[in-house]
Formats: sequence, C-alpha cells, structure tokens
Amino acid sequence: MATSVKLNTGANMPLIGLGTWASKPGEVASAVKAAISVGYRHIDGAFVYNNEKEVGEGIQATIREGVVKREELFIVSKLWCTFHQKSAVKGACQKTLSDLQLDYLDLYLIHWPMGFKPGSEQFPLDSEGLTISDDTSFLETWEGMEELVDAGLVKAIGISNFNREQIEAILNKPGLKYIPANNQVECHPYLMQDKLITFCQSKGITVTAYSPLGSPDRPWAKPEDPSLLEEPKIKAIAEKHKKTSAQVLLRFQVQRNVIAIPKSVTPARITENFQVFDFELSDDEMKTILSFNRNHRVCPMQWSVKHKDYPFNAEY
Ligand code: NAP
Ligand code: SBI
Repeated sequence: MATSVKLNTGANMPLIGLGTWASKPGEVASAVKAAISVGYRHIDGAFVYNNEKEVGEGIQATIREGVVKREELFIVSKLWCTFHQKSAVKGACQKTLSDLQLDYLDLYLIHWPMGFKPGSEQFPLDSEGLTISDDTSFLETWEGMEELVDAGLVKAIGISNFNREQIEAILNKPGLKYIPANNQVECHPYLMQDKLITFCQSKGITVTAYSPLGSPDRPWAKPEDPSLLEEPKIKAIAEKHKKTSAQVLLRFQVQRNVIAIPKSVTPARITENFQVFDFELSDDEMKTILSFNRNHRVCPMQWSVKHKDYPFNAEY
C-alpha cells in the first residue's frame, strides 16, 4: 500500500510520523535520529512542547550525516494559542523555524481553534484554573497563516482540534485563499472520529490521528482509565498477524488513509511503530476494532471548557 497521502497542495505527507509531545529535551534528539534512520520522513512537533531546539538538532544531525536530505523530510509544527492575533503569527512561525534550524515547514497547523491571552505563559489561567481567552477569532488567525504560505515560510497550512462547524467557518470565510490541507485530531479506537474524517476527506482535507495509541503517558492518566494497548481483542488480532497491539492500532489508521503520529523515545518502539506496511487487517478485524468506539477523549483540554471556541461540545 501507499506510504503517504496527497495533500490539496500536491505534496505527499507520510502516513506515519514521529510524535514529540512530552518527549524530554534530553531524549528527543536521539529519538528523531533513530526515527529518521529507520525510515521515518515525517516529524510532528509544536512550539508548546518546549523541545523544538532539540528536535531541530536531531533533524540537522541526520542531514549532516547524509542519512537524508531536507527535501525528503516532512516537518510539521503548530502555532500555539497565545499567538492567534494575525500580527503575531509570523513571529511565532519564525521562532519555530529558528529553533528547528529550518527555512521552511512542510505543514504548519493552528494547534487549537482557541486564542489565549498573549504573553510568556503558555497556559494563562484565571483564579478558577481556566485559560484566559484573547479577543481573536480563528478566522483572523487563518489569514495570518495564509500569509506564511505567500512568504515562503511554510509549504502548507492546516488546523488541529477543529470541529465541523469551525472547519465550515473557515471554508466559508469571505476571501479565503487556501483551504486547510490537514486537520490533526485525537483518533484511536475509543474515539473513531468517523463523521469528522468523512467530512474532512469530502472537502479535500486530510486527517492526522493524534494519540493513536491512547497516549498512555499523558500526565492526567488515571489507573482506572481503559488501556487500548491492553485490550484483549486487539492483542488477539496482533498475535494472529505476528504483530504487536501498537502496530495493529497504527495499521488500522493508515488502512483508512488516516495519517498517524505515534510518540516514542524508545528505539525499539520507534522501529516497531514504522513496521505497519507489511500486513493487512481484514474487514472483520477492522469491524472488531471499530466496535471499541466509546467517545472517550484522552486530550479534552479541560482547562478551556468555557472558551467561546472550545471545540468538543459539538457532536463532531
Ligand atoms: P501516543 O502516541 O498515543 O502514545 C505515546 C505513548 O505510548 C508513550 O508513552 C510511548 O512510550 C508509548 N509507546 C509508543 N510506542 C509504543 C509501543 N510500540 N508499544 C508500547 N508503548 C508504546 O500519544 P501522544 O503522545 O499523546 O500522541 C502522539 C503525538 O500526537 C504527540 O506526541 C504529538 O506529537 C501529537 N499530539 C497532538 C495533539 C494536538 O493537540 N494536536 C495532542 C496530543 C498529541 P515511550 O515514549 O516511553 O516509548
Ligand atoms: C502541552 F504541552 C501541554 C498540555 C497539553 O494538553 C493538551 C494536549 C497537548 C496539546 O495541546 N498538544 C499536544 O500534543 N498535547 C498538550 C501539550
């Protein structure tokens, strides 16, 4: 099967990328190097992960060593919520480019549809522990993103954590110059996102699944939370194919043309997570995996539930 999907810009986006949220600065450069050495060409990062300098060191080392050329890589980053004013977008992108030691990104996403109070705090909080909003609309932020394409800083622009109504607002924006190339959303068998994926794909917007393994290392995980990697039926499918549960979860996404970005800093897992193009799940197995759907979010962005643009109150 194909190992990449075509974006509405004509570029190819690799179906498997390396996630880097919560990868410690001391571990992420070697994780990026290990990933590129075993064949990854797509790295997913963000300003808010506070590790882009080290991600950049990993990328630059592999380029220097001749493992890969810049143009063979697909590097993604995301605009954080405190930079939603149109006038702040370019500076935020330039900071990311400088940290990554790159002169362009392949894809730059609006990380969340919600703008936060600008300033040095990434999560400005009020006395109730809720994020403090700014007065922007993501439509103005989108105009700032469009300017990055025209300035040559990014090859493609997209969104993350946008619901259908918010995507439609962008698509219907008067004077829209570029349609989002990608929507990056939480997606795994407990949160299948079928309706959102169908909608996005019908508009030419590719979908990336974040937390494809259920994000077992998320800081707010509770012992009683369900664990995808431990699901007996997923383990059984994996054993049948002589694969691991992680590989089944990733294969499930790529087999429906959804890009997946598993995070790991463990070399053996980084390798394992890329070995998903040499087996196929049957229709029955895909149906079994679909039956786990239970609308369970591991990243509900609980600090922003009262934001005017909080995306997760809608059905999808
Ligand atoms: P994830 O990729 O679902 O899970 C990562 C966890 O699984 C880590 O604890 C990792 O451990 C472990 N793991 C990785 N491969 C494994 C394997 N083969 N077997 C067993 N365990 C394995 O979670 P995530 O980090 O939440 O999501 C992935 C990426 O999506 C992020 O890193 C980030 O780039 C992106 N993301 C984006 C958003 C957004 O708002 N746009 C939100 C969340 C995530 P080790 O690292 O210790 O190996
Ligand atoms: C952070 F750096 C801090 C908190 C946090 O919670 C929501 C999920 C998220 C995010 O916004 N993007 C991620 O990859 N993880 C995150 C990141």
